[in-house]
Amino acid sequence: MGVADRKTSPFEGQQPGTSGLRKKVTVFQQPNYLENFVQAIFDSAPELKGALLVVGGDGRFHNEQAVATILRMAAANNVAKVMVGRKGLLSTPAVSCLIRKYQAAGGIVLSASHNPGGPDGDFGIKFNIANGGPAPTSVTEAIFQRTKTISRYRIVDEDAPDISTPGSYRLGNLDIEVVDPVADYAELMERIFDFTAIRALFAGGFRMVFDGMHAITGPYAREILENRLGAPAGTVINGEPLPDFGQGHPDPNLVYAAELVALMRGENPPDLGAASDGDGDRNMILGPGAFVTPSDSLAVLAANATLVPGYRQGIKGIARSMPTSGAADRVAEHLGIPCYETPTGWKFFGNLLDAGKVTMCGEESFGTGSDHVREKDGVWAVLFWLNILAARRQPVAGLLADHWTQYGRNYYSRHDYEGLDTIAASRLMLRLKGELPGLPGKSFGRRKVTLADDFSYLDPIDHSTTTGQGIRVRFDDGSRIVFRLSGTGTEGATLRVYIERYEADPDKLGQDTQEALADLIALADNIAGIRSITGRETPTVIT
Ligand code: VG1
Ligand code: CO
Repeated sequence: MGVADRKTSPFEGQQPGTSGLRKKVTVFQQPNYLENFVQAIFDSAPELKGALLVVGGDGRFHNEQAVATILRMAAANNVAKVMVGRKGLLSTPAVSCLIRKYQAAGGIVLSASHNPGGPDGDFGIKFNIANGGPAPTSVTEAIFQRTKTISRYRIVDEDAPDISTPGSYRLGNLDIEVVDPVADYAELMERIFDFTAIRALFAGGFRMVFDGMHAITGPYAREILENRLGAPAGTVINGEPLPDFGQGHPDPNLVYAAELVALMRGENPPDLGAASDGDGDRNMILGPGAFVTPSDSLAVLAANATLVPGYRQGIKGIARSMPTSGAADRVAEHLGIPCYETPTGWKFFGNLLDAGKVTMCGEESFGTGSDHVREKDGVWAVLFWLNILAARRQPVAGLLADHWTQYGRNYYSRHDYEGLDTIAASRLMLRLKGELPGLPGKSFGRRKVTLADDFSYLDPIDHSTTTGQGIRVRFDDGSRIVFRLSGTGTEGATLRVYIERYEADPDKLGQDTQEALADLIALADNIAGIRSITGRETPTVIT
């Protein structure tokens, strides 16, 4: 077998964003584009030599070709063994589970998560380290620097084997183990949750709909919910992973999971509605007449964690990304445990989880997870909700109402302005940064600004500092507006505006979110000049 040392030259812009390198499929299809990035990973992670590497993706268009290339490059770069999901399929949390379970030196995830797929859609690649989590900035930065100077990559001449059937294969000196994508993950879920109680819940007539959005979680949800937990066939809809996600946008929110939302708002809705995203790390939870914001979901799961066997001993701490609402902080305070505030992106939770400082983490972007893996985990979150509902025998809306009565309610919404002109978007942020020094003490109506800054994070474990993580404007009544630009998009810029207000008055807990936040929403525009600078009257997506 021949190993070729092929000549190449750098591509511009191979800088990983919030979660790996994401570009249009057509960009990834350029000769050497993927190869350069993969070689940069091997060059920056020497621990992969002679070790186990886990590889898998969400099944989007270009997944199989990319997996074949990675196998050939792993063989040429002296990786000892690659564990890969059948047909190259693995959800992001399943990759994390396999890395940890089989003590791999790392993993490569092929996904652009919630971004659309297909020949005109997006593709992505992300490197995970030995703890199972996304590589920290120090590693992604080293990979990026390497992409700027790369001049050759290593690949074997031979074709990669057909990986459509589980089993052991060989490519040169590389062992390849093709695994069932679901088995190890499902086994982990069985160890965490009370499957007997959830089975009894379904046996009693509890109805749920899980929308796989034609992305990776369909097979996971079918196996776990329908086969192992006895939910009736048909509980999982859109359960077949498709390369273009059925032309959908696999983002589980109120706008893109329209079919599920209609079911939940229709006649005789099921007791629980849930959806996950392209790569299976996000989740959305709905009840009849109830939408659980991801920030509230984290708080509810933390408050009820001891009902779940895997967390019966209690949780050590909670971490949430900065733009995520303070609902979880109130639970942490009540439990007498710490609550950490990190920048956006799951990679910032890894150190806290590894150090045993926190058990649960969450992001407002439909991401919830715990120390069971090192990624956010969509199916896990759904099972957590099922376990709580099985224990409490209460409807979702009732559970939420009880939570707010005890802790107060953090009214919360995110307004996204997608596909903005990049220059206009950076002008808006620059202008806002310029305004920061003058904001504290300034009054807007009945509110006074108490803090205005550009969030920076000092990691308490490795003491690294990450700056420029979003503009925060906080007011004297505890309400808050946050502005930041997305780091996962592939077209133009996306401005995210996060709006939050705390309400403790028991008579005011049932308001419509947008109405409850109306004056702050207007204030956000007033402070940032969104309409005048971007020319947009309304957000593209409101969650
Ligand atoms: C978004 C979310 C962030 C999440 C990231 C990756 O990033 O806001 O909370 O961690 O996506 O999620 P950004 O930079 O676009 O705001 V996923 O499911 O795309 O891996
Ligand atoms: Co995702």
